[in-house]
Amino acid sequence: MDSAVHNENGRLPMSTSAQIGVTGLAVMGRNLARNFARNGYAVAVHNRTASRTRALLEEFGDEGEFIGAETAADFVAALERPRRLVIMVKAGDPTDAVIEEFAPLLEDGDVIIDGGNAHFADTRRRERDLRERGIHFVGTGISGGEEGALHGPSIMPGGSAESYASLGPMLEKISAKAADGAPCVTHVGPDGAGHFVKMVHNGIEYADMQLIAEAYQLLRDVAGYSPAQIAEVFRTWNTGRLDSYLIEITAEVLSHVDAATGKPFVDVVADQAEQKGTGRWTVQLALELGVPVSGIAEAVFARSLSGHTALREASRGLAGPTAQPLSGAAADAFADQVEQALYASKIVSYTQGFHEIAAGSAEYDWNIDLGAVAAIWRGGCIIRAAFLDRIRAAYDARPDLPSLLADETFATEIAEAQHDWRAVLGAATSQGVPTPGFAAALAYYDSLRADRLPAALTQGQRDYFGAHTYRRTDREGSFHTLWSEDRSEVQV
Ligand code: NBP
Repeated sequence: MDSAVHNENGRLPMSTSAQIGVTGLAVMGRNLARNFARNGYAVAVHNRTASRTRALLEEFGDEGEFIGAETAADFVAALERPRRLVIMVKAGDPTDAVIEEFAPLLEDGDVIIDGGNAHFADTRRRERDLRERGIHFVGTGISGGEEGALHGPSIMPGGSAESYASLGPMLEKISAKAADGAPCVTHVGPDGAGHFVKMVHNGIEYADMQLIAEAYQLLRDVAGYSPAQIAEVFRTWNTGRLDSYLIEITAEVLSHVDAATGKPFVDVVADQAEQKGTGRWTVQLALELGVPVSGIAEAVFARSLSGHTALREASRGLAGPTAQPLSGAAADAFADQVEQALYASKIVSYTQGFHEIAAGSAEYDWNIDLGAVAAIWRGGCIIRAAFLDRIRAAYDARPDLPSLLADETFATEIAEAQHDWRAVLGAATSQGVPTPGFAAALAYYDSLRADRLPAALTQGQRDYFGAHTYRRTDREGSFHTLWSEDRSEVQV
């Protein structure tokens, strides 16, 4: 018996040959399938639990051409060749289970696309295994949540250039479009490059959110503004260089009033933030690659600290200043300084994130175009921002830019912001308002611009207790001082 579930909406599908298939029809997969269908593609749909497939067809079957399938065999049979099969299931073991279910049914040249939030190392392993079986595997970062999946996400595909040739035009069609009309998708690079870039995207997202949260706290405790007033400040900032989705939704959240209590919504939400894998992965990878992503790390740690309720309870009331809110013109002037501090810190976060992408690209031989990455983050994704246009321009002008801070425009902006940045951190420190993100960003900036770092002393200590040797500023070679003898120096 043919178990294909056809479009029940009064008509049979126009074709039994789908250009793309989506398996895994929870919130992301369902919306992605609808996005393909709304853009004119015939889409085969499948889910482990068939009721989800039927629900999609019943609710949205009239949005385009769907071919429902209850079995893996029917699903594969519904796809035109080379088959393009998108997996949108829970990342981890389920992805491997689904691959093992479908791969034996596929043929040379077929393409499996994993749109889940996979760790890039898993993607590298899967790509290698499937390549040996003649199947292209495209690990694809997708950002924008369920709304993005439906209306246009930012898409970060890895995998072979050959698979992108067949897949790219379809992804371009369903992706978000930047303000200049460019599709927010590019072939990021081979094997795990797409998922790696998606991981760093999420790390930057963590940092962006932490910096915004610190700005909010400063406006509340030091400027003495109410959440509603702070919402207005964010709305104003959103018309300038900080124009971004995250600033926009921050204003919405801050102006929201809890219906049950009449209090600002932000005051009735428990102050314990959650963290999923990708922010942590970004920091773990950065440690392995030796890339200082201190802003992203502080953002992950800040969420982690917020969740340690017992530790916080035990520490509440420890000595320290209580913020004395400003008022009137002084408060407004301080708010302007916070905007400068936020912007400068944001530049540093992106500098660190792009450094990690460059390091990953070099380590795994991905040849990632950093300007193209900035370009596809301009629309659809959570960190979409006007600012990304300028990052793209910086890398387009100089693809070998060693750091965003070396770009003249950004360097000038930081030069102009730094007085206020330091003033804000001074106020935060003296008034006891924690600003780990702002502080880490400024420390990174000051460390990079320093003529000499105390790492020289660190090297001396390491040589003292562990004979780890050191290099000198005036001569080539490695040296060791005989600390426990006559302190003479030997070349080693
Ligand atoms: P979930 O991550 O909640 O996964 C649910 C789907 O996985 C269902 O279709 C479920 O089938 C299927 N599944 C599981 Br669980 N185990 C399976 C197995 N062993 N074999 C076959 N199917 C299995 O769905 P989601 O929130 O839509 O996210 C999908 C992917 O997209 C995830 O990797 C997620 O990380 C990623 N992502 C999510 C977002 C977002 O904003 N939510 C954004 C970007 C990327 P069932 O119906 O039979 O249980």
